[in-house]
Amino acid sequence: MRKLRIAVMDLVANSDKPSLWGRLMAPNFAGIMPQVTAAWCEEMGHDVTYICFTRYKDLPRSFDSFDFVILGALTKSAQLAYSLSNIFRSKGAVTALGGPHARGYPQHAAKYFDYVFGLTDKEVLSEVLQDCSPHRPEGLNVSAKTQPSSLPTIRQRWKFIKAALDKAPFLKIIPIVGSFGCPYSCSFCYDANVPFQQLNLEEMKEDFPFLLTKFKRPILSFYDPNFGVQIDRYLDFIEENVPPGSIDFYAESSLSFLSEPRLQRLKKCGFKVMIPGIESWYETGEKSKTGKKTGMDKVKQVSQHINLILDYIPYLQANFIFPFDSDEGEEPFELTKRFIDLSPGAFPVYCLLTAYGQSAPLNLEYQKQNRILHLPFYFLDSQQAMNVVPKNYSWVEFYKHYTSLAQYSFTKKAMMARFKANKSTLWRWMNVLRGLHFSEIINYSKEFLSLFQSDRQFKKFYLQETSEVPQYYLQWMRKSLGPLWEWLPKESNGATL
Ligand code: B12
Ligand code: SF4
Repeated sequence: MRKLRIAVMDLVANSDKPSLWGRLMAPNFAGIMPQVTAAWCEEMGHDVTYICFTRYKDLPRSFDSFDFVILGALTKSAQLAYSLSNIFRSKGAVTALGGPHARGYPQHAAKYFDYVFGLTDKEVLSEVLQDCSPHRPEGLNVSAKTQPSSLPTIRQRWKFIKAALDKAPFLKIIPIVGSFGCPYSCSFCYDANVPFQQLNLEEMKEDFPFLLTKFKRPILSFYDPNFGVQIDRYLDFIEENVPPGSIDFYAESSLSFLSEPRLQRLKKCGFKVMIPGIESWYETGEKSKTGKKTGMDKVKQVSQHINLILDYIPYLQANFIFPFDSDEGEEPFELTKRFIDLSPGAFPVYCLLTAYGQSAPLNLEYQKQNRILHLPFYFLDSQQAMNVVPKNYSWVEFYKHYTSLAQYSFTKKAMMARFKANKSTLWRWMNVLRGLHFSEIINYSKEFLSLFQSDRQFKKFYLQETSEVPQYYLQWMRKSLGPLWEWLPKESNGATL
């Protein structure tokens, strides 16, 4: 195979104007697959430049030094990815896209890239690199049959991990993954139909001593969609291979797996952050271990469980989604306020119901029901804007409840209660910093309410009377993309389903 000059870019940010939170934390949000892809390309003998993109100054000095450019992007970075692909193609490179956007919108992305990766393993990547030719106007959608059976270790990815973390001013978090998919099948989730698959943990064994030569106290974050599924296997493995207290771990897990005996072990193993998805007070009872309990009964049980977790794990982020089709009236929001009162130590994260193309079964239902808005991808990050028409709320009603909940959760009183409920200094201040960031998000919903009243085009768009994207969004995106706006293929300004 000919030796290629390859750039692998992880588009962590989507503009040149990151918030304070973004400036401090963005390199810690790097994906694992761009680093894996870079390591695989290098193993195949190519020249690789890896870029963790958090600001425009990260862009390569000259765009014509690459034969092949692979971009990794969430949907919020899709327009940036399309613009960059356009530039690189104009300089003679072949381009490819991988990551959540490619999984959600493979046909749309194929208009702007020569290859679009679905599930990706070394074999699929190798076939693409051997072909490495332009596919235009329609790119090729390529996918492995299953998730990969093995990934490069941290040692093998180290050069790329380091490049990302060198940009992080204080916390330096290293991504790791030991399983794919999930045995649950929450219909809103990207992993609902991906079979659960374990990786061989033995391959990680050498990583722990290696990391201890790089950091005094390394931080490993598990990117498994649901770490809890194989929690006992992980705990056995960590107990056997990691000297107690030498490495900090973060993970995302359903509540159902977090029993007290496991929490005791998690604490001993060095787990510092746990991210359970509570999602709704009326649904997903199985994964919260609340069975058929709903409403206030579920709030009480979940709060007790969350407080128990906080006795063992210093930082807990509780994820919610609004509005599910089962939500009605002010009750779901009021119940969440009670949760805030009962579990002051938890950091709540509210996600707006968002359909990311074809990536989750529920999205297809919304499409059938004609409930998807053509919002530009740029705004689809579950927080800036919402592209699903709520079932039981008018837009104004929904945003009023949502704003009221968000404000309640980040009042000085709530932030002070959170500060006091957390015992560690680092996590106390982390909550303050994140709380300030969330104030920006509250502003988005206030702005929504004001524009809905004052801007006719905006209102008509949300009422599905027009599919023309409101100027407000186009101007915002134009400002954020700066000079790259000129390279954005104009027909890709708005989103498709
Ligand atoms: C771990 C995780 C994170 C991590 C790491 C994010 C990252 N940069 O990858 C953290 C906690 C930082 C995070 C943050 C966010 N996340 Co997140 N996250 C996940 C999670 C739980 C697992 C993703 C993962 O890494 N899996 C392990 C990898 C190896 O497997 P995989 O994702 O299936 O990927 C396969 C293929 O897609 C492909 N592939 C993936 N990436 C790439 C890249 C290249 C170059 C190639 C070639 C191939 C390739 O190869 C893999 C193997 O087959 C998913 C949900 C889920 N259940 O999967 C959400 C998910 C990816 N997150 C999501 C979102 C919205 C966010 C946030 C915007 C939330 C927010 N509002 O803050 C932020 C944005 C972070 C940022 N970049 O600024 C959405 C993305 C939807 C979309 N289409 O954009 C998801 C799908 C959840 C959802 N709501 O449905 N997240
Ligand atoms: S439990 Fe979590 S990872 Fe599993 S399907 Fe539900 S939302 Fe997805």
